[in-house]
Amino acid sequence: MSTVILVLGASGQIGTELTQKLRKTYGNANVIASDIRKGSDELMASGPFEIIDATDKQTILETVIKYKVTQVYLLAAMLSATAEKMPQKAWNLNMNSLLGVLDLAKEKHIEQVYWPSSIAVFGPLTPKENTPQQTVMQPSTVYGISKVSGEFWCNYYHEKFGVDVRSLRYPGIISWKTKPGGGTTDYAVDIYFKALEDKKFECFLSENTRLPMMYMNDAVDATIQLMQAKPEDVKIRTAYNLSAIDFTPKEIAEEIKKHIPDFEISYNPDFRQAIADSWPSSIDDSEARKDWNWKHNFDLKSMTEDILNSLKEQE
Ligand code: AKB
Repeated sequence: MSTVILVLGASGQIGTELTQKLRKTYGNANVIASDIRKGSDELMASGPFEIIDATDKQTILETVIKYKVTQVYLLAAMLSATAEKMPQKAWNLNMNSLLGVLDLAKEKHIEQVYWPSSIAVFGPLTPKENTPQQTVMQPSTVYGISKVSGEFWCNYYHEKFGVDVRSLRYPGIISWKTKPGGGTTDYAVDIYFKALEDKKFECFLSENTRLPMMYMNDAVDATIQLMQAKPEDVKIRTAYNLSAIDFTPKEIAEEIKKHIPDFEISYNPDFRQAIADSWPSSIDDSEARKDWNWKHNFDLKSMTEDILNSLKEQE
């Protein structure tokens, strides 16, 4: 049977680029994009698109039957900063969407599920540097609570019902095609746009706040690689630590200055500083590297070159 994929949350930051890569890999007609709102023109034009609320299990089931879907990538979520402002709404979206999709897999409507976790599962008591796979997980954010609970649900459905669900703890994902919304790591996307537009940027985190990050190209590759791994190689069914680079606002600004010498950064930390302070500064992802050969390609230098060149070409 051929692979047919439904992406829930396809119009978002990761969804937009992941859907396009999945369409290249599996064929446009075999990847159904869906979101509660329309996506980019490219996303809408390159294959099937359905308006779906990710918490609406019945509509997801009807779509699965209509297109003979075999895999669901559930990317719809409320991120850390927005979730602090709307805790109930965040819990409803982040949890009920997952439980609905896990049930569809348990009921054998679909064969495989991808659901992203995050470094937000960690908290202030977690070792900050080179954070191990197995460690203290006591998050202090609503988003983190939903992600840690989601990880345990994934593992439970795998152990109890044999559901083939796979997950990654994404670090901050940096992209230029679609901006993220409502995250604590979003500054590392906005900084590139502001550097080109205004040559200055006010950062909502302090200059030495080090966080784990990854270029979108690497995040998309890791996701598809994990989903294509042999089931016996996927040994962790909560979520894998995943890592590429880590840097501070000061360090990314210095890298940008190599291309835009008169670029200036200033710092005005807000409520997101406390969220960032509760997260690790670097991640040990050796289990992912060992189990399914994960390798990242982009460092801060090559990512910065790629983003600035791509944005300049777009102008
Ligand atoms: C956020 O900042 O909320 C996300 C994440 C680290 O999961 N980018």
